[in-house]
Amino acid sequence: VRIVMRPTATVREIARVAATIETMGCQAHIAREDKRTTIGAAGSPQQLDRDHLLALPGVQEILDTRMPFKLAGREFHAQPTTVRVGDLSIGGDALAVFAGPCAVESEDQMLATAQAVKSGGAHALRGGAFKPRTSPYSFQGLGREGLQILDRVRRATGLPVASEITHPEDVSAMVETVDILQIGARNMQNYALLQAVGRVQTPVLLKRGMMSTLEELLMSAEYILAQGNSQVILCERGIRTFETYTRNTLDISAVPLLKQLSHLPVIVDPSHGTGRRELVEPIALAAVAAGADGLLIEVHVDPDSALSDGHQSLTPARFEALMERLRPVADVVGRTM
Ligand SMILES: [Mn+2]
Repeated sequence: VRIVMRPTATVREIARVAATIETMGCQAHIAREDKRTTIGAAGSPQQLDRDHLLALPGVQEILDTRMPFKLAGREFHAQPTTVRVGDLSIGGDALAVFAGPCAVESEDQMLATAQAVKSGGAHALRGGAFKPRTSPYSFQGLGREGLQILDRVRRATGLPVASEITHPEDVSAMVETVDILQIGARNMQNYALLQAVGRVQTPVLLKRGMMSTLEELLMSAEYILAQGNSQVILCERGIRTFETYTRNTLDISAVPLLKQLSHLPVIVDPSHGTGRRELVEPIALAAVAAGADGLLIEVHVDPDSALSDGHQSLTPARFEALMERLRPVADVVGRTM
């Protein structure tokens, strides 16, 4: 719900309406567009006494807003959000490229990959310690030991680390050992997990569920934001369609759409989005051309012996070549690398 103030409304009148919204149990978000002020009411709009609000001085009308994602949406937050991780910012002019293996397999593998992707131009490292796999017999990750490896590798290389969290109980261990908490596609609607990562201030990388609409993705972001964590990065990673040549169908239109609907940074994962090594480069280029703020790319020092997702992982050499080819595309769309 949005309260539109008259152009002549005073600062005092605006403040009074905002305070009244708060006493009715909603959160007030004041926005100024052109010469008018509007006040968004987030929370439970059914709690609002509309007649009372309409009678307050300076109020012109009350609009029902279509977008159910009040905090993730652009409606009350026109300026883009920049997520900061140390020196790295995601959502600004510079592209942010996350690279690394699907899974943490050993300290040697992780350190070698981290050094290789760093020299190839990556800004952050990815690697899963907890791996939710389709089959219970597949490699499930090194767990807590994997987190310790990630912590040592980020200290050794200076690269910030993103890693998937699969259980609310792991939040405290993970905020000590990694820089970005990743919510995987399978957990996008695990609301207890979303709320748990919302209660800390560590940035969250939220992947789109493989059968989720963009509105559902934004509502999941809303769960995190509503708990107080404003540092959320959205990630398009492909959705399930009838096509079988690719692992998923990467929804390239999701990139400009999410940027229109939301102020949150949007990155693209062409590795899971296609599931095929040879498609990673062209789709990465397309994602940046479409306006993505960054990329999440699987890189393994020896993809053929990877314990997970080797078929879609690039070698460090191919990753470096991709970064070179990205440069002119980034340039054309006004992004720096
Ligand atoms: Mn993977």
